[in-house]
Amino acid sequence: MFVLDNEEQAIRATARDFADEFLAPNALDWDERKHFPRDVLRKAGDLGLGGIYTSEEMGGSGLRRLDAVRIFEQLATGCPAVAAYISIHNMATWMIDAYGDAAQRRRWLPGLTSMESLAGYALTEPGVGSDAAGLSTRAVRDGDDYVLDGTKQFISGAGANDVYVMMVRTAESGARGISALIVPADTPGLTVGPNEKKMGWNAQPTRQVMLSGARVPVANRLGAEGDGFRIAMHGLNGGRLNIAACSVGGAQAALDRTVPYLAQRNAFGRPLLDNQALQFDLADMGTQLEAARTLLWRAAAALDADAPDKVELCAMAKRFGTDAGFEVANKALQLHGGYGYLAEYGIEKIVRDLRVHQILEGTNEIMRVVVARSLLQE
Ligand code: FAD
Ligand code: 2MC
Repeated sequence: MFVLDNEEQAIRATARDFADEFLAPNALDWDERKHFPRDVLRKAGDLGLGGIYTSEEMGGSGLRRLDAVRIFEQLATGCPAVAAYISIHNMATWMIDAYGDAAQRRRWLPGLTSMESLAGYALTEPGVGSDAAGLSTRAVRDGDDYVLDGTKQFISGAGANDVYVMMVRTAESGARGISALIVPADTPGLTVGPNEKKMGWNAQPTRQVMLSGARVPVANRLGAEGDGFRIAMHGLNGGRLNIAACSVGGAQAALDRTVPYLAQRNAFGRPLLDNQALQFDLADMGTQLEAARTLLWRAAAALDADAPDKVELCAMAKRFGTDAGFEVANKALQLHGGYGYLAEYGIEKIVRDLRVHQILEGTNEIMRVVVARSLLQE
């Protein structure tokens, strides 16, 4: 697992080439203009990046989670924000593949795996984020439809997504009263709010999704009534790994730029790199990222194997990888001195993008809740 064979190297190289050619050269411009690059996402779809771990019969690439984390690390070296959007799209697409019936899979997956259409994931609400089982968006059955009323908060890609995998309340009974629905974005009664002004992740929109009497066929439900929370959580296990992989990739790109910077920048009559204190910083940054990467691969292998400890391993890898990624990127900024703070050098953008990975897909405090619960059970 720790030594990549030829095929694994080729997969990783393909993702890196895509990041180098299509993401890295545009990342600063997209960030500044808050531009969501739909055309580039379409190219990602052509490469099989729309359904990395979705089945091949539906147009997906049929790869493992282990391949996915390596792919997302490489994509994020070009732009963490776009890589992270592709990761959310993959999570929602996989949920339709894994939990959808034949008709749902046939209807939605070919467009999603090619990224001709885009999928979002809608769990959070204005009143509940971490305590997701407390969500209150209502889906009331009326004949062959559910009628939806409520608001989803912080929805990535909203306004551009064609479809949402949305968690809604179909009964009062806590987590077991939640169902997952495939909600087309053009459903009458579904509207989106303004694009939120954010610290980072500017190359993808974040908006509220409002539902007012929105009718969605019962045939769009994933799994049985009441299965929605578990479906949502299963999706997030892999999502958490992918987000952490995006942190590792973004931070690795910042570190890779820091070494040559310290070599060419002089202070006190010699290159900065000659200071052993700064070499030690670089050594710690490299070690942090390698440890994060190793834990990610271990957790991804556990998810692939459906191992009994997969949930806590995914939580550990998310917490550790996103903290390590942010700390390393922030250190890279520090080592660039004042230039690290300038947009033109690209480091501050990585820091801004990686900050939110400690918050979303389950905050790092919630990751500790998940890990602690598993320790206390043992
Ligand atoms: P809260 O739950 O209110 O938490 C506030 C603070 O309290 C946090 O520090 C939290 O860790 C801490 N806390 C809460 N409970 C505990 C506890 N039991 N023990 C210790 N500490 C605790 N959601 C989606 O569904 N889909 C998306 O596409 C999506 N995209 C996002 C994009 C962005 C840019 C952002 C910022 C958020 C996105 N989210 C999305 C929402 C994200 O998942 C939530 O913001 C996150 O889960 C935290 O929820 P909250 O913001 O309501 O914080
Ligand atoms: N994998 C599989 N199943 C899980 C699971 C996981 N990671 N987490 C919980 N479950 C199951 C659990 O086993 C239980 O199943 P059952 O009913 O069969 O017993 C059920 O789900 C309910 O779980 P809990 O009893 O643990 O529920 P509780 O409400 O106590 O807490 C908690 C769950 C805090 C772990 C969950 O609410 C959580 O993960 N919160 C964070 C929310 C979050 O991650 N939001 C991210 C939004 S998406 C995003 O940010 C994007 C950018 C896309």
